[in-house]
Amino acid sequence: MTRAPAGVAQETVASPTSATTWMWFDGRLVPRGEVHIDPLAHALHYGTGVFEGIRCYTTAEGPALFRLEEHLQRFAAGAGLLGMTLPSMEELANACRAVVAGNGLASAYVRPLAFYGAGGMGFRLADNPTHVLVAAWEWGAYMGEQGLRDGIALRTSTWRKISTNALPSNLKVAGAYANSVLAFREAVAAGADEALLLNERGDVAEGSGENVFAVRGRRVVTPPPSDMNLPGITRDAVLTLAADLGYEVEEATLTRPELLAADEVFLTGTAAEVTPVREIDRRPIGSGPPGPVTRRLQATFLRAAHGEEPGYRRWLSWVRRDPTALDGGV
Ligand code: PPE
Repeated sequence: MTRAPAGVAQETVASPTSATTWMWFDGRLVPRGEVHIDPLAHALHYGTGVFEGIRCYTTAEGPALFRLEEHLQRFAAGAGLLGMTLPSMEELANACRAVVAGNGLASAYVRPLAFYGAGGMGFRLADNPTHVLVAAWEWGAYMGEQGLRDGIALRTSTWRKISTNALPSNLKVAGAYANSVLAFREAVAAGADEALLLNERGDVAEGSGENVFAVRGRRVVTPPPSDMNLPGITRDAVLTLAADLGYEVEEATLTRPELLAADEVFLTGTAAEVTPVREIDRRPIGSGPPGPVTRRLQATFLRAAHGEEPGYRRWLSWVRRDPTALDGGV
Protein backbone atom coordinates (compact mmCIF):
# COMPACT_ATOMS: atom_id res chain seq x y z
CA MET A 1 0.00 0.00 0.00
CA THR A 2 1.33 3.45 -0.79
CA ARG A 3 1.58 6.03 1.90
CA ALA A 4 -0.85 8.94 1.83
CA PRO A 5 0.94 12.13 0.77
CA ALA A 6 2.35 13.89 3.81
CA GLY A 7 -0.12 16.31 5.31
CA VAL A 8 -3.23 14.45 4.19
CA ALA A 9 -3.59 12.67 7.52
CA GLN A 10 -3.62 16.02 9.29
CA GLU A 11 -6.43 17.32 7.12
CA THR A 12 -8.55 14.22 7.41
CA VAL A 13 -8.25 14.11 11.20
CA ALA A 14 -8.89 17.82 11.72
CA SER A 15 -12.39 17.80 10.22
CA PRO A 16 -14.18 16.04 13.13
CA THR A 17 -14.20 19.38 14.99
CA SER A 18 -17.11 20.34 12.74
CA ALA A 19 -19.24 17.70 14.47
CA THR A 20 -18.81 19.33 17.90
CA THR A 21 -22.24 20.49 18.99
CA TRP A 22 -21.88 21.33 22.67
CA MET A 23 -19.15 23.35 24.31
CA TRP A 24 -18.54 24.47 27.85
CA PHE A 25 -18.01 28.23 27.83
CA ASP A 26 -17.58 30.44 30.89
CA GLY A 27 -19.43 28.11 33.22
CA ARG A 28 -22.16 26.65 31.03
CA LEU A 29 -22.61 23.88 28.51
CA VAL A 30 -23.99 25.66 25.44
CA PRO A 31 -24.54 24.89 21.75
CA ARG A 32 -21.48 25.83 19.71
CA GLY A 33 -23.41 28.55 17.89
CA GLU A 34 -23.98 30.36 21.17
CA VAL A 35 -20.28 30.81 21.88
CA HIS A 36 -19.60 34.40 20.87
CA ILE A 37 -16.02 35.57 20.76
CA ASP A 38 -15.23 39.21 20.11
CA PRO A 39 -13.02 39.86 17.04
CA LEU A 40 -11.01 42.18 19.27
CA ALA A 41 -10.31 39.41 21.79
CA HIS A 42 -6.78 39.99 23.10
CA ALA A 43 -5.73 36.37 22.52
CA LEU A 44 -6.65 36.52 18.85
CA HIS A 45 -4.19 39.36 18.36
CA TYR A 46 -1.37 38.43 20.72
CA GLY A 47 -1.69 34.69 21.45
CA THR A 48 -2.47 35.34 25.11
CA GLY A 49 -4.11 32.04 25.80
CA VAL A 50 -3.21 28.70 27.29
CA PHE A 51 -4.58 25.34 26.24
CA GLU A 52 -4.59 21.65 27.03
CA GLY A 53 -5.25 18.48 25.13
CA ILE A 54 -6.65 15.52 27.04
CA ARG A 55 -7.64 12.21 25.53
CA CYS A 56 -10.70 10.37 26.69
CA TYR A 57 -10.55 6.64 25.97
CA THR A 58 -13.23 3.98 25.85
CA THR A 59 -12.98 1.54 28.72
CA ALA A 60 -15.16 -1.33 29.90
CA GLU A 61 -16.73 1.14 32.38
CA GLY A 62 -17.38 3.87 29.80
CA PRO A 63 -15.26 6.82 28.64
CA ALA A 64 -12.33 7.82 30.86
CA LEU A 65 -10.08 10.88 30.73
CA PHE A 66 -6.38 10.07 30.75
CA ARG A 67 -4.43 11.83 33.53
CA LEU A 68 -7.01 14.58 33.85
CA GLU A 69 -5.55 15.98 37.05
CA GLU A 70 -2.04 16.44 35.61
CA HIS A 71 -3.43 18.13 32.51
CA LEU A 72 -5.51 20.53 34.57
CA GLN A 73 -2.55 21.31 36.82
CA ARG A 74 -0.46 22.26 33.79
CA PHE A 75 -3.39 24.29 32.46
CA ALA A 76 -3.59 26.19 35.75
CA ALA A 77 0.16 26.79 35.77
CA GLY A 78 -0.01 28.28 32.26
CA ALA A 79 -2.95 30.47 33.24
CA GLY A 80 -0.98 31.57 36.29
CA LEU A 81 1.95 32.60 34.10
CA LEU A 82 -0.37 34.83 32.09
CA GLY A 83 -1.96 36.23 35.25
CA MET A 84 -5.36 34.64 34.73
CA THR A 85 -7.71 33.36 37.40
CA LEU A 86 -9.39 30.08 36.49
CA PRO A 87 -12.46 28.28 37.81
CA SER A 88 -11.72 25.61 40.43
CA MET A 89 -10.06 22.36 39.40
CA GLU A 90 -13.28 20.57 40.24
CA GLU A 91 -15.34 22.81 37.98
CA LEU A 92 -12.84 22.35 35.14
CA ALA A 93 -12.79 18.58 35.63
CA ASN A 94 -16.56 18.49 35.50
CA ALA A 95 -16.51 20.69 32.38
CA CYS A 96 -14.25 18.09 30.70
CA ARG A 97 -16.64 15.33 31.69
CA ALA A 98 -19.65 17.36 30.56
CA VAL A 99 -18.40 18.02 27.01
CA VAL A 100 -17.72 14.32 26.46
CA ALA A 101 -21.07 13.26 27.86
CA GLY A 102 -22.97 16.21 26.33
CA ASN A 103 -21.74 15.39 22.83
CA GLY A 104 -22.44 11.69 23.35
CA LEU A 105 -18.82 10.77 22.65
CA ALA A 106 -17.47 7.31 23.46
CA SER A 107 -13.90 8.56 23.02
CA ALA A 108 -12.67 12.08 22.49
CA TYR A 109 -9.93 14.67 22.46
CA VAL A 110 -10.81 17.34 25.02
CA ARG A 111 -9.48 20.85 24.51
CA PRO A 112 -9.61 23.31 27.42
CA LEU A 113 -8.61 26.84 26.39
CA ALA A 114 -8.32 29.91 28.62
CA PHE A 115 -7.79 33.21 26.89
CA TYR A 116 -7.99 36.94 27.31
CA GLY A 117 -11.00 38.51 25.69
CA ALA A 118 -11.76 41.99 24.44
CA GLY A 119 -10.87 45.03 26.49
CA GLY A 120 -7.80 47.11 26.07
CA MET A 121 -5.32 46.59 23.26
CA GLY A 122 -1.64 46.72 24.10
CA PHE A 123 -0.14 44.69 26.88
CA ARG A 124 -1.56 46.10 30.08
CA LEU A 125 -4.43 43.60 30.34
CA ALA A 126 -6.13 45.86 32.83
CA ASP A 127 -9.71 45.21 31.70
CA ASN A 128 -9.56 42.09 29.54
CA PRO A 129 -11.77 39.28 30.85
CA THR A 130 -10.52 35.69 31.00
CA HIS A 131 -12.72 33.32 29.04
CA VAL A 132 -12.60 29.56 29.47
CA LEU A 133 -13.73 27.18 26.76
CA VAL A 134 -13.73 23.39 26.85
CA ALA A 135 -14.48 21.63 23.57
CA ALA A 136 -14.33 17.95 22.64
CA TRP A 137 -14.26 16.07 19.39
CA GLU A 138 -13.38 12.66 18.06
CA TRP A 139 -9.73 12.65 17.03
CA GLY A 140 -8.33 9.49 15.50
CA ALA A 141 -4.65 8.72 15.08
CA TYR A 142 -2.89 12.12 14.97
CA MET A 143 -0.56 11.12 12.16
CA GLY A 144 -2.93 8.60 10.60
CA GLU A 145 -3.53 4.93 11.41
CA GLN A 146 -0.72 4.00 9.08
CA GLY A 147 1.68 6.32 10.87
CA LEU A 148 0.79 4.78 14.21
CA ARG A 149 1.33 1.30 12.81
CA ASP A 150 4.25 1.68 10.39
CA GLY A 151 5.99 4.80 11.64
CA ILE A 152 6.34 8.32 10.30
CA ALA A 153 9.00 10.42 8.59
CA LEU A 154 10.59 13.21 10.61
CA ARG A 155 12.45 16.15 9.18
CA THR A 156 14.83 18.38 11.09
CA SER A 157 13.43 21.88 11.07
CA THR A 158 15.40 24.92 10.02
CA TRP A 159 13.34 26.73 12.68
CA ARG A 160 14.80 26.35 16.15
CA LYS A 161 12.59 25.58 19.13
CA ILE A 162 11.62 28.85 20.77
CA SER A 163 13.83 29.38 23.80
CA THR A 164 12.36 28.68 27.20
CA ASN A 165 13.94 32.00 28.14
CA ALA A 166 11.65 33.70 25.63
CA LEU A 167 8.48 31.76 26.52
CA PRO A 168 8.48 28.89 29.04
CA SER A 169 8.50 25.69 27.03
CA ASN A 170 7.02 23.71 29.94
CA LEU A 171 3.64 25.42 29.52
CA LYS A 172 1.19 25.36 26.64
CA VAL A 173 0.96 29.07 25.85
CA ALA A 174 -1.06 29.53 22.67
CA GLY A 175 1.24 32.09 21.03
CA ALA A 176 4.23 29.75 21.27
CA TYR A 177 2.53 27.39 18.85
CA ALA A 178 3.25 29.69 15.91
CA ASN A 179 6.75 28.16 16.24
CA SER A 180 5.24 24.67 15.87
CA VAL A 181 3.17 25.76 12.88
CA LEU A 182 6.23 27.10 11.03
CA ALA A 183 8.20 23.93 11.71
CA PHE A 184 5.35 21.57 10.88
CA ARG A 185 4.44 23.27 7.61
CA GLU A 186 8.05 23.26 6.52
CA ALA A 187 8.33 19.52 7.25
CA VAL A 188 5.17 18.70 5.32
CA ALA A 189 6.24 20.86 2.37
CA ALA A 190 9.44 18.80 2.27
CA GLY A 191 7.47 15.54 2.12
CA ALA A 192 7.78 14.50 5.78
CA ASP A 193 5.04 13.90 8.34
CA GLU A 194 6.38 15.85 11.28
CA ALA A 195 9.16 18.26 12.28
CA LEU A 196 12.03 17.65 14.66
CA LEU A 197 13.00 20.88 16.39
CA LEU A 198 16.47 21.47 17.78
CA ASN A 199 16.96 23.95 20.59
CA GLU A 200 19.15 27.05 20.42
CA ARG A 201 22.19 24.93 21.41
CA GLY A 202 21.51 22.62 18.49
CA ASP A 203 20.44 19.61 20.58
CA VAL A 204 17.15 17.75 20.18
CA ALA A 205 14.24 19.61 21.78
CA GLU A 206 11.04 17.90 20.57
CA GLY A 207 8.56 17.49 17.74
CA SER A 208 6.13 20.28 16.84
CA GLY A 209 3.63 18.72 19.25
CA GLU A 210 5.36 15.65 20.70
CA ASN A 211 8.28 14.56 22.85
CA VAL A 212 11.04 12.51 21.25
CA PHE A 213 12.49 9.23 22.54
CA ALA A 214 15.49 7.18 21.42
CA VAL A 215 16.02 3.48 22.14
CA ARG A 216 19.49 2.01 22.28
CA GLY A 217 19.62 -1.63 23.37
CA ARG A 218 17.64 -1.72 26.61
CA ARG A 219 18.06 2.03 27.20
CA VAL A 220 15.12 4.34 26.65
CA VAL A 221 16.25 7.97 26.51
CA THR A 222 14.46 11.30 26.19
CA PRO A 223 15.86 14.82 26.59
CA PRO A 224 15.27 16.60 29.93
CA PRO A 225 12.82 19.54 29.98
CA SER A 226 15.85 21.84 30.33
CA ASP A 227 16.58 21.01 26.68
CA MET A 228 13.50 23.13 25.97
CA ASN A 229 10.68 20.70 25.55
CA LEU A 230 7.30 20.33 27.16
CA PRO A 231 7.56 17.77 29.99
CA GLY A 232 4.71 15.86 28.41
CA ILE A 233 2.24 13.80 30.37
CA THR A 234 2.45 10.99 27.82
CA ARG A 235 6.25 11.22 28.10
CA ASP A 236 5.92 10.74 31.85
CA ALA A 237 3.56 7.79 31.37
CA VAL A 238 5.94 6.14 28.91
CA LEU A 239 8.94 6.68 31.20
CA THR A 240 6.96 5.01 34.00
CA LEU A 241 5.83 2.11 31.80
CA ALA A 242 9.33 1.59 30.39
CA ALA A 243 10.89 1.50 33.88
CA ASP A 244 8.20 -0.90 35.09
CA LEU A 245 8.88 -3.16 32.09
CA GLY A 246 12.53 -3.32 33.11
CA TYR A 247 14.11 -0.95 30.61
CA GLU A 248 16.81 1.48 31.70
CA VAL A 249 15.20 4.88 31.43
CA GLU A 250 17.19 8.05 31.27
CA GLU A 251 16.65 11.75 30.74
CA ALA A 252 19.68 12.90 28.78
CA THR A 253 20.56 15.41 26.10
CA LEU A 254 20.29 13.91 22.62
CA THR A 255 22.11 15.24 19.60
CA ARG A 256 20.73 14.80 16.11
CA PRO A 257 23.50 12.30 15.23
CA GLU A 258 22.63 10.29 18.35
CA LEU A 259 19.03 10.17 17.26
CA LEU A 260 20.02 9.06 13.75
CA ALA A 261 22.16 6.27 15.24
CA ALA A 262 19.46 5.00 17.62
CA ASP A 263 17.98 1.51 17.22
CA GLU A 264 14.50 2.98 17.49
CA VAL A 265 12.95 6.45 17.72
CA PHE A 266 9.40 7.32 18.68
CA LEU A 267 7.27 10.32 19.56
CA THR A 268 4.87 10.71 22.47
CA GLY A 269 2.00 13.11 22.99
CA THR A 270 -1.66 13.20 23.90
CA ALA A 271 -2.65 13.50 20.27
CA ALA A 272 0.24 11.39 18.87
CA GLU A 273 0.07 8.74 21.66
CA VAL A 274 3.16 6.57 20.92
CA THR A 275 4.06 7.08 17.26
CA PRO A 276 7.05 5.22 15.80
CA VAL A 277 9.55 7.15 13.66
CA ARG A 278 10.79 5.16 10.67
CA GLU A 279 13.08 7.79 9.17
CA ILE A 280 14.67 11.13 9.93
CA ASP A 281 15.84 13.38 7.08
CA ARG A 282 15.36 10.42 4.72
CA ARG A 283 17.68 8.19 6.74
CA PRO A 284 16.03 5.02 8.03
CA ILE A 285 16.08 4.50 11.80
CA GLY A 286 17.38 1.05 12.70
CA SER A 287 16.03 -1.36 10.13
CA GLY A 288 13.19 1.06 9.26
CA PRO A 289 9.95 -0.51 10.53
CA PRO A 290 8.97 0.11 14.17
CA GLY A 291 11.18 -1.85 16.55
CA PRO A 292 10.17 -4.21 19.35
CA VAL A 293 10.64 -1.74 22.23
CA THR A 294 8.49 0.91 20.53
CA ARG A 295 5.81 -1.65 19.74
CA ARG A 296 5.77 -2.97 23.29
CA LEU A 297 5.59 0.51 24.84
CA GLN A 298 2.88 1.56 22.39
CA ALA A 299 0.77 -1.52 23.15
CA THR A 300 1.23 -1.19 26.91
CA PHE A 301 0.39 2.51 26.78
CA LEU A 302 -2.81 1.88 24.83
CA ARG A 303 -3.88 -0.94 27.16
CA ALA A 304 -3.29 1.34 30.16
CA ALA A 305 -5.26 4.17 28.52
CA HIS A 306 -8.17 1.80 27.88
CA GLY A 307 -8.21 0.66 31.51
CA GLU A 308 -6.84 -2.78 30.70
CA GLU A 309 -3.73 -2.56 32.89
CA PRO A 310 -4.78 -2.80 36.54
CA GLY A 311 -1.54 -1.17 37.71
CA TYR A 312 -2.27 2.08 35.87
CA ARG A 313 -5.97 2.60 36.42
CA ARG A 314 -5.00 5.45 38.74
CA TRP A 315 -4.37 7.44 35.53
CA LEU A 316 -8.03 7.35 34.55
CA SER A 317 -10.90 9.66 35.52
CA TRP A 318 -14.19 8.19 34.40
CA VAL A 319 -16.69 10.51 32.77
CA ARG A 320 -19.48 8.83 34.70
CA ARG A 321 -18.15 7.01 37.69
CA ASP A 322 -21.69 6.77 38.89
CA PRO A 323 -24.00 6.70 35.85
CA THR A 324 -26.62 8.70 37.77
CA ALA A 325 -24.30 11.63 38.54
CA LEU A 326 -21.89 13.82 36.64
CA ASP A 327 -20.30 15.42 39.70
CA GLY A 328 -17.39 14.23 41.77
CA GLY A 329 -13.85 15.46 42.11
CA VAL A 330 -10.96 15.13 39.70
N1 PPE B 1 5.53 18.91 23.12
C1 PPE B 1 4.68 19.82 22.60
C2 PPE B 1 5.25 21.06 22.00
C3 PPE B 1 3.32 19.57 22.63
O1 PPE B 1 2.48 20.48 22.13
C4 PPE B 1 2.84 18.38 23.20
C5 PPE B 1 1.37 18.10 23.20
C6 PPE B 1 3.75 17.46 23.74
C7 PPE B 1 5.09 17.76 23.68
C8 PPE B 1 3.30 16.21 24.44
O2 PPE B 1 2.69 16.54 25.67
P1 PPE B 1 1.55 15.65 26.34
O3 PPE B 1 0.33 15.81 25.50
O4 PPE B 1 1.41 16.20 27.70
O5 PPE B 1 2.05 14.25 26.33
N2 PPE B 1 0.72 18.51 22.00
C9 PPE B 1 -0.71 18.66 22.00
C10 PPE B 1 -1.15 19.45 20.79
C11 PPE B 1 -1.55 18.74 19.57
C12 PPE B 1 -2.24 19.65 18.58
O6 PPE B 1 -2.06 19.45 17.37
O7 PPE B 1 -2.98 20.55 19.00
C13 PPE B 1 -1.40 17.33 22.18
O8 PPE B 1 -0.84 16.29 21.88
O9 PPE B 1 -2.53 17.36 22.68
